[in-house]
Order: sequence, then C-alpha cells, then structure tokens
Amino acid sequence: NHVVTQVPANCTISQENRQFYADVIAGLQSEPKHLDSKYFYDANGDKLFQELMNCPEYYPTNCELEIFSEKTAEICDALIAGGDAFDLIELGAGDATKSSYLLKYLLDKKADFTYLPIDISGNVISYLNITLPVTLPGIKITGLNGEYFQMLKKAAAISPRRKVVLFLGSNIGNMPVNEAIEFCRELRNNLSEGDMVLIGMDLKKDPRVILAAYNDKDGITREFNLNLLRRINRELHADFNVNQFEHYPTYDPETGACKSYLISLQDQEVMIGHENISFKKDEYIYMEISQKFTIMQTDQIAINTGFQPVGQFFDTKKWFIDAVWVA
Ligand code: AVJ
Repeated sequence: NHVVTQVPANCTISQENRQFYADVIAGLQSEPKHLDSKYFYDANGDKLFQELMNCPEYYPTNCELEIFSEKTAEICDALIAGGDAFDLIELGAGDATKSSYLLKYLLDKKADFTYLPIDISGNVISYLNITLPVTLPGIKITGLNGEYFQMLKKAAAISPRRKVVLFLGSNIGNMPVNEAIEFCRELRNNLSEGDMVLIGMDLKKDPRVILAAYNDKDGITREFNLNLLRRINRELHADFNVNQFEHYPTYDPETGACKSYLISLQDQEVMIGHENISFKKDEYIYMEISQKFTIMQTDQIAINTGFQPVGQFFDTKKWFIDAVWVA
C-alpha cells in the first residue's frame, strides 16, 4: 500500500485499487453501464452477504446447507470413490461452513486428504488457516490466497495427488451461461483425468420464490448493491448520492437469468477520481447476474466441458443441486 497513483491532484488511489478504478471507469463508460459483482465483497459487503444468508427469502444457502448436513456420508463416499489420497480444493471458501461438514466426516473416516481453500480475500485465508486446526483437530490445511486458476496451478505444483474441487453456493451463477461454460472448460484444463468436481448450482423454480430471494423485505439485497457505490465513494474518491439510485431486481423464467440493476432516479453527474460520469433519469447500471439452471442443463454443461456427471444431490424441495463431475 506504499505505492500510490495520483488521480486528481489532491486524491490518491492505492496500488491495489488501480484495477478496481480501471474496471469501474470502463464499466460506467460502457453502453449499457455495468459494474462487476466481484467488487461487492469488501469488509462491509461480506457482512451484508452474511446478513443476506440469514434472510428468510434467501433460500440457496439453506438448501445447500441441508444437502451438506443430510447427505454428508453419501457425498463424501462419492468423492472418496475416486481413490484414497487426494487434495480437497475449495474455490471461494469463505468461512467454510458448508465444507466443514465434509471435512469433519472425512477426518472421522481417517481419509488421507489435505484441504486447500482458495480465496481472493487474504483475510478469509488467514482466518481459515488459524481457526480450522482448532475446530477440526488433525486437519491438514494449506490456504491459498489469489485468483482461482493461478492458485489451481500452484496446487498442482505443490502435490501430484488426485484433486477434488469444491465450487459451492451457485457462485457459477454469477457468470452468464457462455462464460460459465468457458469457466468450466478452463477448470477442466487445470485438472487431470480422474479428478473430481463438486459443484453447487441453483435450480429454476417458482419465479416468485427466486425474485423474492433478490428482493428481500428487509432491504438487505438493496443495501448489498448500494454498498458497491459506497465502496466506490470511499476507495475511489467518488461522490455517488446513493439515495438517487434504486435497486431493481428481475427474473426471467425463460432464460433462468436473475439480474439486478441500479436505476438512476434523476439526471445526475458523478465524479469518480478525475472522470465525470453522466446518468440520465431511468438509466440503469447492470450490477449482477445469478443464473438459475435446469437439472438437464447442469448435465449438459458438464458434458460440453469435458466432464462426466456421476452424482446428484438435492435438498428435499429440489431447489438446489450439488453435482459430482469426473474429469
Ligand atoms: C454468492 C453469488 C451465489 O448470486 O445468489 C445474493 C450473491 N447476490 N444476493 C447469488 C447474491 C444477491 C449470491 N452468490
């Protein structure tokens, strides 16, 4: 954080925020305007997402927790079936609440594995490195702080063992379908034959249930979106008036795309660093996609990207799937 870039004469942007600044400016100078949802997760965004997971309307976390707590043995047996010793890699581990069910079961079973959580947040990785050996005595853990594919390459360099990759929470849904397929292809290219993936995907269901999950009564999702504008104000010296933007979530039952927008309530100008961005009344910023899938689509994505779908785990309502794929 020592190297700084002058933005306007009197403001500075830290080295680590230069990419953030470039992405924000490029996104808001595009037509239509958009921001990248990966920037939701600063410390405040992490907290809001935790709150969101406790909202009654936000069902995906509860569904996947039900799968992990009720089907622990079946899931672990499917993962162990590929061979004894393995590296259990988690993409975007967060606080590892869901994966802890698997870790505990695998430890009790004396399975020979090392847990390698990968996360872009250094805080997350140091938290896991410190707390997991206490809550799960005997666990072998090597946290990797960085981008998914760079860290996967690093994991492959550290050990030649079979890889089992966890990609949970329907994080795959944060990409449009084409990009999700590209992502799975790149994932496959970073794995070897016989490696496995356990991937969580949110399924199509009653459109009203889905829309409500992204439009909770307490307004946490709204705050979650507006927080990115606040973060831009704080870190990039901008002057968004967040009261002049309205959260607008949509769900298209045909395509399964759940998208959220922030709509400008008036003609307005916003300064970000030395850039001036104009908004027309009713103009939108496209903030996030949370894609929903059919069960058939989950199999097709696997097959089209070089995997074999070999297992499916559902919650009782069949709202969410954790699928097992073999490379
Ligand atoms: C963490 C990406 C799975 O898309 O459902 C929740 C994020 N956004 N509410 C999702 C989110 C709005 C969440 N993921």
